[in-house]
Amino acid sequence: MLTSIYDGVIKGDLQSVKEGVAQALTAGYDPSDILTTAMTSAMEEVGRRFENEEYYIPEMLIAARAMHGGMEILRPHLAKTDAEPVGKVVLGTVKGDLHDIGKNLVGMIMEGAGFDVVDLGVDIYPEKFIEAIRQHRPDFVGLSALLTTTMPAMRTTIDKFKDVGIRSQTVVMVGGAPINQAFADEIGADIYAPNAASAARKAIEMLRRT
Ligand code: B1M
Repeated sequence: MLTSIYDGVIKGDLQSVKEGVAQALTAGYDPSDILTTAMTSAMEEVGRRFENEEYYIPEMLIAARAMHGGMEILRPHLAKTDAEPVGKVVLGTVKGDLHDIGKNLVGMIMEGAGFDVVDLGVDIYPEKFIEAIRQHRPDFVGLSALLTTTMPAMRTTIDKFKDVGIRSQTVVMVGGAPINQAFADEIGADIYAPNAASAARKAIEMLRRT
């Protein structure tokens, strides 16, 4: 069953992914297993094919669409809590970057961990993050980047927080495939998380410390 979801994402077959996810949930598969074993691993394979020029942008796009369709069905199962939010996060993919699958996953897992998530979307300019911080007063801000060319936008965003005087009150978490701890340290981020599960865990640890 998980194999058919995996194949569906790779082929960009939205309908079969949606049906496969629904069937796997009914059959009792763990939602996190469906996500990691069948779906995110399929996106890795899509990336590999793109790198090897077996896939081009249209194939990546339809795979992403199929992934989104499956995630929408998984979302309520990953994020089920009626408890009071444990904290609030403002999340977005930085300026110039349109990748949102990883960022959405981070948001879903955070919701599941009890966070109130304000998702700003993709291609978010520093000014928009600043506006959202002022409006929502989150416990932390999460910046996502998937392109090496948009990594500098993370630095610019953090620098803009300094320019407008909100850096000291703003905890910044960064993540995304090209990001690592060394880069996070270099740009002065407070937290680096390599994946969605660690993002939620590190956010909770941070709240416990404050
Ligand atoms: Co893009 N793309 N893409 N793409 N794309 C990559 C990233 C790439 C590695 C593919 C490749 O060459 N192998 C490559 C980047 C190379 C580089 O920068 N060195 C690339 C490229 C080049 C491009 C374009 C420039 C292609 C072009 O136009 N020539 C273009 C750029 C557009 C833009 O952003 N301005 C582009 C476009 C696209 C699509 C629109 C077609 C589509 C995105 C659709 C969408 O997101 N709605 C797309 C896709 C799907 C990919 C790949 C195949 C898959 C990305 C993905 O969703 N992964 C990707 C190859 C790959 O990653 N293998 C690729 C699954 C996801 C679950 O993982 O996003 O890493 P990830 O998220 C993880 C962690 O990183 C982490 O947690 C997540 C879950 O565990 N994480 C955080 C992410 N954000 C976090 C934030 C946190 C903490 C953790 O705290 C706040």
